[in-house]
Amino acid sequence: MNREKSRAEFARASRIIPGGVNSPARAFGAVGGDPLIIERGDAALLTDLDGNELIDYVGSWGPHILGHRRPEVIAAIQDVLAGGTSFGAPTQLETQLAELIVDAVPSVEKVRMVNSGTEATMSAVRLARGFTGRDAVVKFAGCYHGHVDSLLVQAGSGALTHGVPSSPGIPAGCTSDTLSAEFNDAEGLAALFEERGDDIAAVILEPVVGNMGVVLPQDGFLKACRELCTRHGAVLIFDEVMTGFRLSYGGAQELFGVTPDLTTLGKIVGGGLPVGAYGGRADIMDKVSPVGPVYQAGTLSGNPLAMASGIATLTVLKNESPYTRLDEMTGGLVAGIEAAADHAGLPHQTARCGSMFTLFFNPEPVTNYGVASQSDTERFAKYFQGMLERGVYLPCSQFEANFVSAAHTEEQISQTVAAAREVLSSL
Ligand code: HOZ
Repeated sequence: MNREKSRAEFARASRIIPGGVNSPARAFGAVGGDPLIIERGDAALLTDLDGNELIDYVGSWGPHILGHRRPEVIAAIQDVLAGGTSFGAPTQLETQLAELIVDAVPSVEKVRMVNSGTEATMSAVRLARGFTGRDAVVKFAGCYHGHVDSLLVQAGSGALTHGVPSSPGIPAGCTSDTLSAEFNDAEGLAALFEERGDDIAAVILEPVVGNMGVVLPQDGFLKACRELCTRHGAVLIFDEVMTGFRLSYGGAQELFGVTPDLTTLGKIVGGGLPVGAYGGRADIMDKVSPVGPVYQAGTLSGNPLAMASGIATLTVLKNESPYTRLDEMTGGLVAGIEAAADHAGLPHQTARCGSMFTLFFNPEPVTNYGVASQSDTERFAKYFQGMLERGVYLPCSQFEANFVSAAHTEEQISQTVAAAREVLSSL
């Protein structure tokens, strides 16, 4: 595979952009080599600067559940673009997207638009603290909620990939009220509540984790989180930035039948443009400024182009409901990869929920951060490079989710399984 132009362009970027990337998750530090420079996307394919065509399982890290350049989404953006790009004043589009979200997501009675998942989680935590008058927040090791100061504690995603689960530059005071618990350990959470129940403003979690690789909640875990929060008067926040509109139209909360108090959204809700949102119970959301005293703002929040992209994406998802097909297609893909890993005799686990999955090079079922971080990352790096050479573009870390889109074809899935068979048998 020729990577000459990508290499030259990345060298140029590296001179003036830290690490050559605008988000560390894109860097190839954990797998070796340089990132490919992408020129265009088309349905489930990416094309890089050297003209290589790649089957894409990153999907811009989640937003592209409909694939790249879905015609309805592009047309909606172009249509709105003709009227201007930003007004700093309300538009009908904001209400339309808010209505779609409120109709879809069980916990959301009111919603506020922001520009990223990080902004959504940061704002939800502030709101939970303002609402309860308490300071402590519980997060789970390996969950990642964006680069929010108070939540960069035992964080997943790029922080785990690059070995910086907490970051310099965050004053101790910012994390002194962050309590870390083990995902899937309801007893541990109960013990934390016994000890600190009166201080805990919120419990925040990815209901299906995507940021230490995919890790599913064990039976009863989400329900236990719900019950403990209710009993102790804490706000339960589901971070559905990744799972919202991905696992089902109503997200993980609809799939698992557990309703949080607040939900954070991002990725799909912007259909590939920068959008985040947080919403939930009306009595909590009414504490947000200007109705209530909890301040949160943004010049470009509710941006018309981003709203149009989100509306078009959710409308297609609502009308076409691709979830059963995505589930079946991803199930087939994961079964094929699993059979290939079995045949190669490699210790492995696969974890999947709907159209997100991870192949862990790990002999143990991955239920939490401790187990996930024992995965064989060197073997993952070889797998990643072998797949890339065969035209399959995977997330460049063992600790990320792979995403299948409605634009993937059966033929592309078969090509991916064939590539996995070759690569895994060579490791
Ligand atoms: N939340 C994204 C996947 N873990 C990360 C994307 C990024 O940090 O660039």
